Amino acid sequence: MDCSTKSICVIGLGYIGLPTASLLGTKGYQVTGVDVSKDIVDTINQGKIHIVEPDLDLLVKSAVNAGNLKASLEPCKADIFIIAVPTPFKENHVPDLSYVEHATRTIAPYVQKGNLVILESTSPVGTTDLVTDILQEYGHNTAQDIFVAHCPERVLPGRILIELVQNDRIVGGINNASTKVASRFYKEFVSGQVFETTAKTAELSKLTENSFRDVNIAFANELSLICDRENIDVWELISLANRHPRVNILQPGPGVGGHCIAVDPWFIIHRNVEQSKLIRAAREVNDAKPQWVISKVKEKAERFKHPVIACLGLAFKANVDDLRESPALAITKQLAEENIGEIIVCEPNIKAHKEFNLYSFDEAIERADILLVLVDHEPFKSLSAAKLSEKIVIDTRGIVK
Ligand code: SAJ
Repeated sequence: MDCSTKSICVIGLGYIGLPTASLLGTKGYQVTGVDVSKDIVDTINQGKIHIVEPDLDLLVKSAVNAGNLKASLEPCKADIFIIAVPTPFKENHVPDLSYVEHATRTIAPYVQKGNLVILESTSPVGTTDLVTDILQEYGHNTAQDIFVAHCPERVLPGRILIELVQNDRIVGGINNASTKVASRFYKEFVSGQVFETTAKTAELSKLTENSFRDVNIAFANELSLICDRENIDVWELISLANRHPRVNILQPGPGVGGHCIAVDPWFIIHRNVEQSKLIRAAREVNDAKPQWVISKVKEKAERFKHPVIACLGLAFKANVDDLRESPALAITKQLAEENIGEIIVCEPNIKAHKEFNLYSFDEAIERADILLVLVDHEPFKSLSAAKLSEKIVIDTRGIVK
């Protein structure tokens, strides 16, 4: 299969690849989106989507109906290749680059002289060089014939379509020519500024952004433990400290979830063990928080024979339906396994869960002896301490006023 001019081949149709492919499709590019899952390919070719993200359904439908977005199991020749596949970690937090390697090997036979290959996946330092080495293995002259660059995605789930266009971008090529060609491409559809640097700086920049957030959340989580001991309201403390013009502390919670912030700092640590003690400590503080929450629930549950514990929220953060790597889900599962009482769950953003019966917000509150707030979903913000005086409330998000 051959694509026409100004053609783009996007590898990986997940949370980054699909929004990117459909956005480019609506901007007039001829886009082929490639995924290893036949179900995903079929769904997209019907103009439908397999992930939840505001307005993405409309964008995909419009790009598919215009004939500018096609999904396929196989790549094709194109002017630009965008790799947007997962970069998780393996045992012991060792980065797993197998998806990037596989994606590169898949496109290598289709890459031609003058093409641009962009790695968008969040990647450890050196991954763009790895992509380059693989392309060279297939006989490509990466010093002259093709352009290779890293441009890390920076979009926030829940705001992807807005941030895809409005966020500033960092573009780093393996050489100056690659940087320039990639930067010119992003300027065609990004309204934010496009900054040019090297591939390695672009790689570390993305990891730095997420590590910054992780360290800041760890600081807030550590404060929450200190405040609990000192019997001080941590949210009042943080809001007061943040009145200082140069202080901006984030919010404590039940732990850090999602597949970015809890993962990316390990990519720095893995390559720089001796130099990254603070980043590692922050990861450990955030990873320890769910167990601390569980110990709090157990402590309170001791007063009851068989308490009803209502867990409010399963998602990894507010107002999304994404349960992957969610501390709220991990806490709820462990409480259920440990048989501390009857666990009832309310998660307004999903219809059903294979392990838990889902209760309405009102029923969960009514039945609960212990109310455990795990996610700050919008509807939960109506909770008022005055109306819950008969119950024990453990509020990990500071929303009960
Ligand atoms: N969290 C807190 N306290 C806070 C803020 C967040 O406990 O004050 C928790 C959330 O509840 C959640 C986790 O942290 O469990 C991560 O949520 P998030 O909203 O901070 O970030 P993500 O994972 O949805 O998206 C991040 C974003 N990175 C930054 O804000 C620096 C996004 O811009 C990236 O594109 C994304 O990671 C990514 O794909 O790397």
